[in-house]
Amino acid sequence: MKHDCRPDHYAEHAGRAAGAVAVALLLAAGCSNAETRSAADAGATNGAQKPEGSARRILYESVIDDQSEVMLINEDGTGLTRLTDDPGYDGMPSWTPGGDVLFVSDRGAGPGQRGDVYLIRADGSDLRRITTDGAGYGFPKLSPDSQWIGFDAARGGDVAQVWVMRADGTGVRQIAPSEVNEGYVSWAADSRALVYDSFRDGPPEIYRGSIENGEVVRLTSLEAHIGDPRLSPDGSLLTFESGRDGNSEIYVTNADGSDPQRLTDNPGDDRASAISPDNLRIVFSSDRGGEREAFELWVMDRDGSNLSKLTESGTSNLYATFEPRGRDSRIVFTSERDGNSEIYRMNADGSGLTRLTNNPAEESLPYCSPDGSRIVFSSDRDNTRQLYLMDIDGGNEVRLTNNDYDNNSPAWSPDGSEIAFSSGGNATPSNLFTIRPDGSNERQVTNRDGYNFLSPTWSPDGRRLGAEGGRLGETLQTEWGEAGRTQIWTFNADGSDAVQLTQLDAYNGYPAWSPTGSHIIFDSTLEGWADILSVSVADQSVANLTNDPRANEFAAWSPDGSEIAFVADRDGNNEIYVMDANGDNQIRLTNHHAGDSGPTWCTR
Ligand SMILES: [Ca+2]
Ligand SMILES: [Ca+2]
Ligand SMILES: [Ca+2]
Ligand SMILES: [Ca+2]
Repeated sequence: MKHDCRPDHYAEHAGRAAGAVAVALLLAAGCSNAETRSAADAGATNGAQKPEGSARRILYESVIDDQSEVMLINEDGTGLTRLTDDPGYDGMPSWTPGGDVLFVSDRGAGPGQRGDVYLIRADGSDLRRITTDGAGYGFPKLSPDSQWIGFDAARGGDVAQVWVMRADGTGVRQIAPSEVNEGYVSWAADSRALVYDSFRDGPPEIYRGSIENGEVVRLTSLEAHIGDPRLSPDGSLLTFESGRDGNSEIYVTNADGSDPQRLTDNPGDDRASAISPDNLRIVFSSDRGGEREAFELWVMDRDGSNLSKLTESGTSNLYATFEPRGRDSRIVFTSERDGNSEIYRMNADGSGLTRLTNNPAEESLPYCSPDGSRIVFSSDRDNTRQLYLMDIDGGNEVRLTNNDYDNNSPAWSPDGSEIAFSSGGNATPSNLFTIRPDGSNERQVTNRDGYNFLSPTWSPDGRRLGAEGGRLGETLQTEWGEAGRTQIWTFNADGSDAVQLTQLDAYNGYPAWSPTGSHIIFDSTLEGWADILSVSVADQSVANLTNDPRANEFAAWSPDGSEIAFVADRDGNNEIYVMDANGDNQIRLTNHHAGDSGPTWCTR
């Protein structure tokens, strides 16, 4: 939006807010009282504690070397990274649900053209141009279901209004007719509505507009300068700036605009705030204590406490937003929601569900290749249970194993060169095998008289394999029936140097070796029901991560080791959950009455 106090590098390039219209808007917005800017904030404490866990990245726009660029910085102030380097304007960045970056650039703009929408990976690679008409796009945001891009633009006029288009840039339409300036969109969690600021009732307020029927609902009644609204990623909270108390401050309300709370109290200009995915932290821009409109990034707790300064650029840093949960990853899993077990893929926040297989047989236990390009899984589509490969989008299915046994639990080696699996049945013990993804070099890993071995997992250096193993015929009763009295074992990748890691009188299975190498997590009925336990590879000490008297199973590490996906039956059927590596922050990702199971993380 161009109707408030923000310095507008993009408008300088694009000419969107030039002229009398913009001046009148700035005055109407109460932005002429910006002369008292000297007091440092007495409550500020540089270097305040950071939340536990690995530092999340924050995406923002910054002026660096007199160019506007898209930047990343960690929540603890480390890891400053420049994603763009072009003399043109690059800014208004936002995360896609899958961890890519959508932004506006006027690089390559033809005569009379303004900014277009671009997409780039968060490592700066794979720059893609989404639109080419140079219509002056502002604040593009991909919907949580990855189907739509919402944005503001002054298409064919002087005032910006709210639009939506398909994710590929086609099908542009205005969500509700308007004659006034409105924009700075953010998506409702259900991908069906946009929240934005608008002058439609006189002074600016925040509205929610349906992209399905154009219905517009007013959320705030502050009757003062207001702007930069943004919903929290889960859609429950709304943050924005308002000048109702004399200068611009950060506010937070419920998503419907109720219960407004002011979080800052400083004569500086505080604006462009965003809430973290766990709703605990807020990042914003402020020119407090410095030159007017030299905005630095600050972070604070949800109640305004624990304030700390993130940047020291002396220029302008704006439109910051926290990385979504799950970073660049997707989760692939099985579900019976379409009548029989099929493989599905979703974003790591549960959005963007896509079915990958469509076969009346039972597909199970998918596992993504380390580069994220392919998935190995088992299926009984050819009578016996065999392993199959497909591309990450479900294409190019090929059969990998061809024998008379049941082949299960495939796990890709960390370098991508081999797939470990278990194979047995027909009165033959189950043992671990490896095979190359091209089907060559199949070899047996385990062969211990009187034992079964199942569910292989690779150590991160690829030298050892973990598995569940137990004596043939030794069983115990579990809540789901008879199960093997199995323990967690490790071996060299050739089967030598066997180590029994656990000594727990329970079913212990489905191990997953941590990306750091230090622990193996697994299912265990030690407490009488299935929990996710963790065992130290070094000293064999055991911890319970779930401590929940309902079934918790099938744990899988995120590629960076910060999160664990698992299956839990807490509301009457199996759903996919994620939690932090230490068991905190357990969040349900699926919500369907059919069974959902077998999650694996994929890097794309
Ligand atoms: Ca640039
Ligand atoms: Ca202020
Ligand atoms: Ca199927
Ligand atoms: Ca379910």
